[in-house]
Amino acid sequence: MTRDALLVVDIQNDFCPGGALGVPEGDVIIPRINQLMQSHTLVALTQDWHPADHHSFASAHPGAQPYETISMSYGEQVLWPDHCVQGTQGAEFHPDLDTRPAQLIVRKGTDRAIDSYSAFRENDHRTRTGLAGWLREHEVRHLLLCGLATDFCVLWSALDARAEGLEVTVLLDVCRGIDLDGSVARALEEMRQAGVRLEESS
Ligand code: VGL
Ligand code: ZN
Repeated sequence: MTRDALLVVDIQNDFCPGGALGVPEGDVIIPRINQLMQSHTLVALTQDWHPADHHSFASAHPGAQPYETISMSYGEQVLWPDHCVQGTQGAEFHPDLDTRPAQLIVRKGTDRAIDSYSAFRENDHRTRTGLAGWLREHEVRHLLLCGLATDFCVLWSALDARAEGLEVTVLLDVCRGIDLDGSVARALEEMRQAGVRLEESS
């Protein structure tokens, strides 16, 4: 039997409208996500969780502007507005998200020098969060993904889940994207190429 788990990515105040890195309609998906959590026995949440001087913040690079891309030791990095700083209101889960059904919360992006879009590995593609081991111990074969943002944390998590040998389904109606210069369309194509199933949650 294939065992499913649901991974809910970064439903935090800063990624919702009005937040520091607000994703358009980021909050409209929350009621449906709450329903989905009720129908899965294994649920994990991710929480973007940066120190205040994180290197993915434009503010850490004198003269740089948010949404510019720079080169870091591990590759290209988009510079973001300060967001999801540990312990701040912006880093909290959105108040409408019912976090009670979740067994695991994976915090990521805690190393000031490395960003971490994926729930599995930091952006150096090496440092692991422990999520793959947790899924293996629960004998999960199929991971369902929803949340924010389609073109960054959902994308990278889905690709890494495939690399871990999991079957992966991204539930598109319960995701929303940032969309920098067509990055949502590129993300969908990359996921398709990697064998990620793109479906609706109904
Ligand atoms: C995310 C940009 C920076 C995301 C996190 O959750 O997609 N995007 N940090
Ligand atoms: Zn971040």
